[in-house]
Amino acid sequence: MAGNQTFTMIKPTAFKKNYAGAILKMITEAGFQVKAMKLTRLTAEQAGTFYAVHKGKPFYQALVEFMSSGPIVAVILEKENAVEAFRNFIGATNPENAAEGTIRKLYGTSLQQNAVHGSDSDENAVIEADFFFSKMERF
Ligand code: RTP
Ligand code: MG
Repeated sequence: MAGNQTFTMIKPTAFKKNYAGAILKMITEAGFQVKAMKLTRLTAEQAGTFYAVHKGKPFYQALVEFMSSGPIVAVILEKENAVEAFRNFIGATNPENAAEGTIRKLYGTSLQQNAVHGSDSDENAVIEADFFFSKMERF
């Protein structure tokens, strides 16, 4: 995977509220192409591994509990400069600070429950995509 792919998750609250369809519509209409996708649920241990970079931070335990609280949609996306383009597209981490019309502004309900994840580097995009998808699940 070169610098043209990123990884996203529709987080548990957004999925539970039936926002997955609307969110995926926004993503694909913005020119991000779906290369892999699945509905799954993380165990607390898996969520802890996925967010290991935040281990020790005050919000880590709550984040792990939240991310393992229900199903998520995991997706690999492709677009030029995907990581940066997608992070700009979804809006700031805290939905309150996210620009009008962004996914996090429209569908996020709190700093923690901010609708979607977006990889923060090409390196992490590869690690995160490999965490969820085998070769035969990618197109
Ligand atoms: P993400 O990894 O989910 O794409 O979000 P991000 O890069 O914009 O933010 P990051 O700093 O990586 O934080 C990961 C997720 O942890 C939750 N969070 N809670 N102070 C808090 O309560 C707090 N800070 C962050 C959010 O769900 C954030 O997306
Ligand atoms: Mg992050």
